[in-house]
Amino acid sequence: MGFCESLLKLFIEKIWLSVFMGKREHFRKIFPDGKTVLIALDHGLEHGPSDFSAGNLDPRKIIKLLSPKANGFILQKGIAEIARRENILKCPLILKLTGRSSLSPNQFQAVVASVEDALRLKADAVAATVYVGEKEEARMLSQLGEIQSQACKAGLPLLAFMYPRGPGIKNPRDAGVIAYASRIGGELGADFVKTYYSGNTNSFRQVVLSCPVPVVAAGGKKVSSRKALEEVRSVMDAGAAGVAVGRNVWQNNNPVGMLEAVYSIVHKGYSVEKAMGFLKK
Ligand code: FBP
Repeated sequence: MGFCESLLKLFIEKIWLSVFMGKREHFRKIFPDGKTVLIALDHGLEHGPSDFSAGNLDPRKIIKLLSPKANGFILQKGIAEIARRENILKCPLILKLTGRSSLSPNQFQAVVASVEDALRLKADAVAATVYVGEKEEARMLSQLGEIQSQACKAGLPLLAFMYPRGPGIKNPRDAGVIAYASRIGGELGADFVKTYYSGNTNSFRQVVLSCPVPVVAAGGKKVSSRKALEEVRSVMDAGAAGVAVGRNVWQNNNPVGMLEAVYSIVHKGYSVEKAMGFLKK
């Protein structure tokens, strides 16, 4: 091998190493002890203002209140821009690169931001949704594949929201289809996967075991604090790497207490009973 060739090889190896190291460092920020509590706040696009109350309609309020105690915030780029400009985000940013409004009958997540946006906004990861079983599944899978390649080049981890739904899915809460959807995320190179809770610990264990990368459970519509915490306990008992919750934390009338309760189950192994103590403060 000539001098120039060796130099080129060394250069490529160094770049590859730095990208790989970068990804590992970002990942460690989101999973400080191998577990994570993420707050999802992309609902303004997905559902519109109706998900919020007068007290939290301004996303700044939720970000200021909860980001110092979370392992990551999942935001669309407009809200991420505001958070960076006003320096209010105090935890890792996971930038959502796809989205849809629920005004459209078309269940399709369009690419709405880029990996370059994520780098500019100093994100620690990017995220994209695929509706497995939908008519447009192929297009969303192809987008995920492209985002994965770009994220890998940039040294950013990818979180894939793998949601079974659409005409191909009889029961979106069936553990078999959730396991299949999550597995697809792993097959396509996602670094971690967010998916639905299947309703009990044993079936969710199958989801976790079927996926080659860490799985975090999505929250869902607001339920009682106890029920939400029981779900968190169950997904952790099933071997999940954590949760990515939105409404069940920031729609709670004690959002900080609820986040602390979730955090105590995920990171400290608390029982539901003990975690409920944070809501009584
Ligand atoms: P929640 O914990 O509030 O359910 O948030 C999870 C999430 O995936 C959000 O990131 C997203 O905005 C919303 O649910 C989408 O919900 P749906 O796909 O049911 O419209």
